Amino acid sequence: MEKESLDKIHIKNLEVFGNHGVFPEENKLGQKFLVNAVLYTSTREAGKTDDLTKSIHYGEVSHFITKYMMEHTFQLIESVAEQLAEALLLQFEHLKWIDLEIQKPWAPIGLPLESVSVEISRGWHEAFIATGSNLGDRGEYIRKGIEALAACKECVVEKESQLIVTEPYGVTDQPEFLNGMLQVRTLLSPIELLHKLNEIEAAAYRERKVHWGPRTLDLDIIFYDNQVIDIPQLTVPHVDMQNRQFVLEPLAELAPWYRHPILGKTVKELLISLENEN
Ligand code: A4P
Ligand code: MG
Repeated sequence: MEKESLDKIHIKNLEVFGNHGVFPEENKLGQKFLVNAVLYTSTREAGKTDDLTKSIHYGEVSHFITKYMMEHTFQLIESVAEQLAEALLLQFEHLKWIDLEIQKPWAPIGLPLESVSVEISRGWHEAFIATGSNLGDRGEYIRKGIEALAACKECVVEKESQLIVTEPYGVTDQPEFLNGMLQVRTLLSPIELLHKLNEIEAAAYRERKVHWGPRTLDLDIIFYDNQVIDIPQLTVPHVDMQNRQFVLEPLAELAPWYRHPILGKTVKELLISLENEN
């Protein structure tokens, strides 16, 4: 979800005493930290119903931050911010995004600075992941792959399409495929997600011998929010998705209205164009 379209709850200058720092005396003696957080959520329903359970309890968040920072010790305030942001996003159901600033007003650098801080912005992303298999017990490989993804705490599998049997595309001299699509909510970056998927594929004993050839499990990132990514290891949206019925059909079951950020057409429109071509 775009953080710009959400409402904000601000927590300003929460004081926490903690032991984070690179110097041993910081870990021993501790010092005061100041925490600023912007919690992104939709307050509309809570605002209409006056029901706290529909929003985020800022008191609980403040206590969580305090406890977390007192119970853990990190060298870097970068780590405090990173780990705390993730813990908060996993803990609070309605929290979609967070801007988090960790300030160290008394950083011991021997110079009269007013304060030093790290500020990060983290949140949940939405990804669509294509699943495919054409070797062995195809359904079982895909099921195990979905289970492995669901077991990763930074990923929530929100929807699964039906699995369909498809003719091989590209290299046609190989067994039929079973294909499907997953809608996943994730805290992982695109590259981290790719590495996770590669790890899960490797666990399915996949052998990478023939390009476009038979495989026990193939997991491809189709969309990641509406981001466009073009780096050597990763192209998103998937570079050939618009030409693949076995991608568009299950995707149209989950998100027919989703708009391709480069082609400007919805998934449903891409599917209709492809069907008209053939
Ligand atoms: N990579 C780049 N972009 C992505 C992305 N969006 N998602 C890189 C995942 N990976 C991406 O892929 C090679 C490298 O692509 C990855 O290491 C990653 O860095 P691979 O899966 O290791 O190799 P591959 O699968 O042999 O090649 P490729 O090009 O990924 O093949 P495809 O495109 O996955 O096509 N016919 C039917 N009916 N159903 C199928 O599922 N699948 C294929 C494979 C061919 N024909 C098919 C099907
Ligand atoms: Mg692939």
